[in-house]
Amino acid sequence: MVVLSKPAIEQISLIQNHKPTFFSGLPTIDLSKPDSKTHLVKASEEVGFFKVTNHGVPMDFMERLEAEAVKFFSLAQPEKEQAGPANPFGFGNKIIGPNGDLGWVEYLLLQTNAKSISQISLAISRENREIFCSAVNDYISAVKKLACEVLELLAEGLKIQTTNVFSKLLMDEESDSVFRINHYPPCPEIQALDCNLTGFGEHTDPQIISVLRSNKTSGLQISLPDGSWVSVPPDHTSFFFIIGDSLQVMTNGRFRSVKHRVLANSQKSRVSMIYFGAPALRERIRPMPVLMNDGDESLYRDFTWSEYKKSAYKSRLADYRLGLFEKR
Ligand code: GA4
Repeated sequence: MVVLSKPAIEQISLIQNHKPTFFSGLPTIDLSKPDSKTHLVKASEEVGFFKVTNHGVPMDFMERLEAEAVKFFSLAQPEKEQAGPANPFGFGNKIIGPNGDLGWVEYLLLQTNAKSISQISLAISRENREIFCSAVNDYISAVKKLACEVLELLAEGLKIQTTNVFSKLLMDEESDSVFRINHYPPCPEIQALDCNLTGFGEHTDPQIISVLRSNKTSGLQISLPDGSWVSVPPDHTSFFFIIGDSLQVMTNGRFRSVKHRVLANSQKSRVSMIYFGAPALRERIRPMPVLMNDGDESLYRDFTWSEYKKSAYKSRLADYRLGLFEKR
């Protein structure tokens, strides 16, 4: 058996500490407003990221899952490791993906169907496991529904007549969506340094759309089109949406798959939960014909989600994964 030694803090990349700039222009979309679809499209084109309010997900679902996550991450290391390794699903600690990426984070990576959630190996009593699984399932169902609503509004905003074009991909029984709960423990050692510590390194999400909710601790940053990094003020009552690579391709580059990263905090722990909405493995990812005008050509060669996912898992976190699929 190969025993891998645990990554130490010294192995995790530091990020130059320019004064964090809060994102003053963060697109915030109130779903109860009739013109929300226009704002959703604009934000997806210009930033690839937006915050959603009046989303209809009960606060209780978010709080229950956060409390369960805090309980899980406060278990002793060997108990948490019983749910590992994270490849393909389960508990992970500092190691992100299969290609040597490291971050100041521990996490649970889960499939989104109730059956596989009930099968994760947790070192907790049967009763507590039921409470944990029901919090995860309730949360995923509510957030998946919200993701589908937002995708429908985006399709309407893009003037696509056919209903459910994007949301049917997430609703497919074979959808390959995943869910992760990240815990970024506080890291007091970095206070003495004039640097930030990488919690989760910069990357784009390969899927269609990601829906993130965090506690009140900051850390998330996104990259603006001019290449600058801005911090996203935390809001535990709202959801943050991240456009993924697949939606960039389906809109032939009109929507922007946004680069984002998380910095560790020296004093407070950050807990985030992210639903990554993905199609079924067999699904072809290509620009939607209705979005193409006469003479428009696809910027990408045809591929299936299965091909893209395989290629993504061979890449490093910060790689520009779509590059391999662009027509030159
Ligand atoms: C980024 C988005 C999701 O968190 C994730 C990540 C996955 C992993 O953590 O195992 C990847 C990363 C993510 C993209 C490139 C590959 C795969 C780590 C990595 C280096 C679960 C996903 O689907 O892709």
